[in-house]
Amino acid sequence: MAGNRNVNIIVVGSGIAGIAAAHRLVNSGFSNVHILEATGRSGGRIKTARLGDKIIEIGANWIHGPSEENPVFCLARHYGLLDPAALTQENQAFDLGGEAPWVTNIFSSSGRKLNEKDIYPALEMFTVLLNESTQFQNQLGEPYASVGDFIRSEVRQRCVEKWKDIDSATRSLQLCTISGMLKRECCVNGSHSLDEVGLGAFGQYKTFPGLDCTFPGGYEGLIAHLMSELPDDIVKYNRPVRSIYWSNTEKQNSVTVQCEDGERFNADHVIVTVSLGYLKRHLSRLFHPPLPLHKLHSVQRLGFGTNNKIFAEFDEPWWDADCDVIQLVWEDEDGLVDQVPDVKSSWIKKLFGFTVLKPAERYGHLLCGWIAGHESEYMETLPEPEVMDAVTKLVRRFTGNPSITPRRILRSQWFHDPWTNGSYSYLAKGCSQQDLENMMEPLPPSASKGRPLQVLFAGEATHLYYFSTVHGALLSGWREAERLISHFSSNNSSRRRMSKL
Ligand code: 6YU
Repeated sequence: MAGNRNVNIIVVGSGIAGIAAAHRLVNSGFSNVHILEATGRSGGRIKTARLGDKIIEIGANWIHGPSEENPVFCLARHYGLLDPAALTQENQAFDLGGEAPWVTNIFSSSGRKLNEKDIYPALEMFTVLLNESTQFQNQLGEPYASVGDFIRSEVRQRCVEKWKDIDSATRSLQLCTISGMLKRECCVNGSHSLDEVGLGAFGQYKTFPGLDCTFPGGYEGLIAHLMSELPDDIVKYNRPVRSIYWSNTEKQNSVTVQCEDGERFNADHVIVTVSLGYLKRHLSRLFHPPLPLHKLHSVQRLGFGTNNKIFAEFDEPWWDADCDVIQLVWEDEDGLVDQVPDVKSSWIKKLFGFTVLKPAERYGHLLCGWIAGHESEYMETLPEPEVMDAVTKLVRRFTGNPSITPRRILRSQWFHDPWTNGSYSYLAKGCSQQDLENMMEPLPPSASKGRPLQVLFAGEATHLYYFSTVHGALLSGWREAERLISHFSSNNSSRRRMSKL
């Protein structure tokens, strides 16, 4: 690689994808690698914070599928960042396709604590339908317009036969429970509604075995370890990139990157890792000339939505000691709804429930509420006391206990983060694997074979199977670094072959 030492590579964005790309390049002998980062920190959507003395995650929470194939798990294990329980073979072998065996406490809007068996018919039907939603991938055409449309239509049809012996109040409770599960799925997908999630490509997302685990010292530990293996000055912070000038003609092969303050950098290669949300919002001024149409349409077609957290700390738990998840069932929602009728007055109804931060010795009595969609985006605009008030009323109503008050709360605001513009990507209606392939295609496009690679694309929304995750983002960074490494090694070996002639 010695001949390529001076190849000048700029990575835009110091999230996990950008860091992974730079890490692989530097370790492969490229020494002229720089990262331009808009903010004053590395990590992007990996963001650890504190609530009092408790470590909390504002962004990514879990290693999804912590097992040998998952590079985030392997790195976290290598750096000693995980609890012993997460390292066991038993934990790694656990395979439920991304569904964890969580102990759930269920509360209803009339202040009743329900048993799991009260809502079992709904849980069973929803699980079956969610699984069936992933089976349309290689079929000709899609029988329904979206995942939401499929689930709603099938529930309405199947409940007639399956629940024919159930009384009307119990049946209504099942339908209300399914509304809650639709809202939960909006959080998983990062979409406003499941009506926006494409059915044909729903099976595109793949999982690893392993029971999801967290970083006891914070996800940012992974970032810190990777950064410590890079040159100190590799990241130029507070350098938002405004425009990238590439060339569609034979005349010029280098790329110019212009920052918001006007500063310009020339590079042989640029790896862009900004979020899909940022790309969507700033597409027209980011690339000169504009992206080829097929790539531009994929940026527009793919979904990028909001999923936020509201952490709430309590003096005493109002959930069981073994509880992992608190599920809320609104008893006026038998219409299979995943959106609220009036965002301003009832946004809090979109919050499907809470996860319990464990173990209690580490976190005390700390919950993380989950809320997706436009309701979540509206929540971000409210003053914190107003969010606190809404959470307090919600908890009092569902527990029937008028004196419960959170000690404090803290919420994420990903939609209004100007460098992310939302949480993560999903395959929206009309999307297919081709859109993800278009996302990762370098510039100039593959049609211009033989032309040097100018702009490469990494980031979670460019991974074919693991989009929306940290491991997808990490793998995409490595993939683009490898693209450059193999580009140079094939050029070097053809040069070596030429010199032997
Ligand atoms: C995971 C999890 N997790 C919760 C929440 C969020 C996300 N994810 P980055 O944005 O990080 O980096 C880009 C950088 O570029 C950044 O630093 C910017 O400042 C910078 N930048 C932008 N513009 C710039 C400019 N102009 N110039 C210079 N710099 C610029 N993933 O594995 N486990 O538990 C969660 C969760 C609230 C917000 C998550 C989770 C997603 C990851 O956080 C995310 O993918 C990566 O961090 C992205 O890294 P990156 O480098 O690409 O971008 C069927 C089906 C369903 C499919 N979905 C399944 C669900 C899986 C997702 N689950 C998520 C759940 C949670 C809770």
